[in-house]
Amino acid sequence: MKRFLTLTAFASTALLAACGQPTEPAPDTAAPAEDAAMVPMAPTPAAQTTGHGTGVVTAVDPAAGTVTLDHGPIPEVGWPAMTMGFKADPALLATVKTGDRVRFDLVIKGGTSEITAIRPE
Ligand SMILES: [Cu+2]
Repeated sequence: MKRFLTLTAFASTALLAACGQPTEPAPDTAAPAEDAAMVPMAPTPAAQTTGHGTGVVTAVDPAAGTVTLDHGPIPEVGWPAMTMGFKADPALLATVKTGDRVRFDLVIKGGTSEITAIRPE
């Protein structure tokens, strides 16, 4: 008799537990896609602002502190290969001339790209 009661109590507890399960709200699949589109785009993760590259000097003006490099990809800053101008300390530019293959370090600050080290390869 005691065993029967125990089993009954167990069954009743299980049944109550099952009945007591909160009903999961149905997922809101009707969320309009426009809402996602209206969320402002998150800024892309900041790429590094320093990098290292190789390239060829296509123009150099030590007096003005500018150098143009046909450089290879610089993954650190997310750049493909391109030809572009850089600022550089005039003293650095005294060591290179047009046509040199060079290795260089750069820093990007405020939209300006500056060569911080450059040497013929
Ligand atoms: Cu570039």
